Amino acid sequence: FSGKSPHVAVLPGAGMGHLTPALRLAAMLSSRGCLVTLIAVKPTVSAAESTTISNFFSTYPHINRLDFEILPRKPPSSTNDDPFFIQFEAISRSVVHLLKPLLLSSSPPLSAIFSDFTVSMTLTPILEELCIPNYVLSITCARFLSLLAYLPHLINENSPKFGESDDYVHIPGLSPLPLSTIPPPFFNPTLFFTSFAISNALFLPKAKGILVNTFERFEPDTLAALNNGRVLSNLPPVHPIGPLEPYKLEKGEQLSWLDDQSVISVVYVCFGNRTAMSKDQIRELGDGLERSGCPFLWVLKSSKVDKEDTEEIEDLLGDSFLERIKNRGIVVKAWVNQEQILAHPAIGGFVSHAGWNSVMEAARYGVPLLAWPLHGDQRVISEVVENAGFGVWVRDWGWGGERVVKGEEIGEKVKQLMSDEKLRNRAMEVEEEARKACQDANGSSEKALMGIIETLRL
Ligand code: BUP
Repeated sequence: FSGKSPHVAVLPGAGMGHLTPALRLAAMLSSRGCLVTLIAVKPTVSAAESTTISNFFSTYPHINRLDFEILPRKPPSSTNDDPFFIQFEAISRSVVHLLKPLLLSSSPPLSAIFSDFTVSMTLTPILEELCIPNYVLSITCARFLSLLAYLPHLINENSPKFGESDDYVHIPGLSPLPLSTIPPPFFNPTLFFTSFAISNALFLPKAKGILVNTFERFEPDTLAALNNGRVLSNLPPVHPIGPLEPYKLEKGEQLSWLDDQSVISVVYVCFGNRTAMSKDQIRELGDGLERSGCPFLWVLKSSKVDKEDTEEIEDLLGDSFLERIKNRGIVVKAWVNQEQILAHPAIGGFVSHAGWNSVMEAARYGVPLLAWPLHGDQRVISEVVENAGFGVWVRDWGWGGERVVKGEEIGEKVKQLMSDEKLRNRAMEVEEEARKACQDANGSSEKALMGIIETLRL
């Protein structure tokens, strides 16, 4: 490490949706002249996370690895039974007990930390003591970030409005959020998900800045509202730095199949790394894809944590289905390189759970979305996608689990997605806007990131 470059540490949260943007940021900081230490949380919840971390360090040997063995996770309880949230709690608790000596021993001393939102509550007091600035990396859109930041004000005894007297949630400076888009757990402050979000949100004003994987042209009004104090007067600057650059990885196996398909003909189907559909819904989705008549590449998951995902494709979908679709579609039950798939010219549409990383990856490559939000921030994100004209969303498909959406309906929507010229043209514009945001020197996202790095050099 040379004396002049700022030394920064990156601390990711749990799950691929948190890890991926943190790794991308680490690689971007490194290629822009920072000395980077990646804090590698051990053990991880999913196999995908541990494999990705190992591959990342082999590809970027100059990024320093700081192993962070966390305290044992708590067993599932009535207020928290999600393996990823259980990990959030364990990481947060471990930060209090174990991280300070590791940070103190960093050499050269740290100029800043870029940390996941989920450690704000426990990391902030330590960093204040050590006088290290903290930049929070938001893994969701600016609109949901606003909701998170404002959540402590919504859920308090003096605001009977939240979820009771109106069909909308009102956040200053934003267009009203329909109640139906708010994650249902937010109406119950005793749940871990909600109390943990509130506790961390209370520390956002103490951050030096908040980095968001979005770009000016995608969420202009929300970014303006956040940055001119309308959402909350005490928030630090919010820096849109997306779409984050993909980091280097090996070429995935599915690409050779895609190479044989016509341009923009294939629909890509993936619901992220922590969303599993019911078996009935999986069968209907298969039926829908078959009915759509479009070639498809479907990443299938039947349980939340990949290590527990042991069901065979044949058992989930049946041999006859696989036989019928064999010249037209492929179903994969393994980790794919989604970024490379979305970048492939054969991909013409994306049926997605509307996880924010997936949306920004699709924006980067101009692939329009059929959003099927299933939990968490995904409905607010679907609204953002729809308002940007970048995708469609069938509201009554539900949060998942309430009803099984029939293959006929799915097939129709997929056909519409793949044949909608207006949507495709708008997706190409979004791709161009995303490209401009990331352009050297003049791009809004590039300028925002370089501005932060320059501050750290002082
Ligand atoms: Br599955 C899968 N390959 O096979 P989101 C996912 N990804 O590269 P999340 C792969 O994981 P929630 C696979 O490209 C994206 O970067 C994908 O993040 C990558 O959704 C990431 O889209 C998934 O934010 O769900 O985290 O799965 O919305 O609950 O955060």
